[in-house]
Amino acid sequence: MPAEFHNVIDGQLVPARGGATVEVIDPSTGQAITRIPRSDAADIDDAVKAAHRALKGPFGKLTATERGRLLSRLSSAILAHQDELSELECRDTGKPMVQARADIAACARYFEYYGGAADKLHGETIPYAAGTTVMAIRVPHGVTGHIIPWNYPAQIYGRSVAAALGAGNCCVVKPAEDACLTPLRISALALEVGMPAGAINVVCGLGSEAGAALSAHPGIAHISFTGSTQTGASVAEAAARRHVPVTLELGGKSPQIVFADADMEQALPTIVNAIIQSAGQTCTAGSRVLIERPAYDAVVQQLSERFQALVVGRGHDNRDLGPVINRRQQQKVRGMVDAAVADGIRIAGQGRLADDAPAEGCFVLPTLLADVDPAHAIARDEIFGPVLVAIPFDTEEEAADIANGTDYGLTAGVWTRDGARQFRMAHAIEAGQVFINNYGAGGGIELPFGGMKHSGYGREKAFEGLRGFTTIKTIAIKHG
Ligand code: TXE
Repeated sequence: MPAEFHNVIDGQLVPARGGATVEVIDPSTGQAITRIPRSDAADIDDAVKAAHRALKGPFGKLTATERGRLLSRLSSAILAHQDELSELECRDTGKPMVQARADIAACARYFEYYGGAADKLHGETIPYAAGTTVMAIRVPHGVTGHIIPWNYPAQIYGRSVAAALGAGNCCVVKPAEDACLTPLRISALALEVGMPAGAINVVCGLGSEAGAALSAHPGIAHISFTGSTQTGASVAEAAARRHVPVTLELGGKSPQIVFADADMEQALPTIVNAIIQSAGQTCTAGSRVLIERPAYDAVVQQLSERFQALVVGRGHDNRDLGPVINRRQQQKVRGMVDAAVADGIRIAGQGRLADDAPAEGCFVLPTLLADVDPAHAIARDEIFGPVLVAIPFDTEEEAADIANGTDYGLTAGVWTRDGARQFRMAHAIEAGQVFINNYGAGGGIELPFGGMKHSGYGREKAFEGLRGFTTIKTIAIKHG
């Protein structure tokens, strides 16, 4: 591991102008592993200017096909460096190595997908007045800002940067101070495969400094933000002052709805996996399980056995789950569980810590809470940890009401063999994605993704993600 990582600005690896750095902690051990720049408004300004030069210069002059080929080359380079990148992701986030490898593969897949899609982004012609031809063409926004969180640094970088470049934008990325090593390294790899200087800039630093400077920069034409609902609102507010469009991908409290006729062999392992992936720090984590009354006791019992079998440990040891990102998050999650227990909520099952788990690791035991009142805070607020709450229901209508009874609306899972009910539930649930008898947990690069209500707006992933990084220009030519 290098002693220090640098920003990527204008094709160069550079420290913050002011020379300040931030320590990077491995959450599996609590030990510092390297340092990253603590950048400020001056560094962001350098990056935005470099991106504008690239847009007017070498990157802007590429055809869509050439852009696509560049993205495909970067995809191959990411896969060729999968070992190195997975190691960085595992140490930086604490997630088990097997998940880190899957995340790097997903990042490569975003560049592959948007590389192939870049030259298929057609506009349209519109019948209009006699002797006039009207075209609505898709044009890039210009220089786009990307504020990304720490839970999936490589994946979320791939998701928004590949789409933005594919559509012809140049990017300034502000990754999270808690995990930003893979975005830095992949952006350096991009230069090696021929990405023009300034097309991708990555500026590390604190949200309140570098992040706020990016959201308020007059040279940014669009912002893609993934993170907390609260910070999302402040980013959107700063952007609104300059009338800049924003895509917000925020939190969730996604329900898994289990009817008594469900195939439990399929449902239960998927439900457990959907709450332990990345130690529950996934915006689409299935954090509430709603169970039809006749099956309730048996399902809680089986989930409880599965929770008790879970082992938490260092990312490198590939246990069922790793630590949460930092001490603050560990205390937040433990505090929410303690508060629920103090209110009389029952712990129905809990995993255990591996014997060799380092004492200083930010570990949280996966926990199943049962018989939870859907109105209780633990059933309404995002926990962002490996905590699942079980809630009984009696009717389809009640299940939909409980599912829709939080401020969020990101993803939902429904488990039933009844075909008509599958459709009724899919339509009744307020969420950007509804999975029936499976749960994508946000996976599926080809599927449009984004939230309703406080989970955000705008769509990423899929072809929709590419369109989101363009705006429409209408050209009407009167030729008689
Ligand atoms: O998020 P923030 P935090 C949720 C989750 C978690 C909570 C807090 O519930 O417990 O948020 O995490 C940058 N202007 N999610 O504090 O603040 C910041 O540097 C501009 C859900 O880490 O939203 C980072 O790059 N940018 C979520 C990014 O915003 C600012 C993933 C996210 O940080 C900024 C992460 C500012 N004023 C947390 N302040 C999901 N939907 O997956 C911070 N940032």
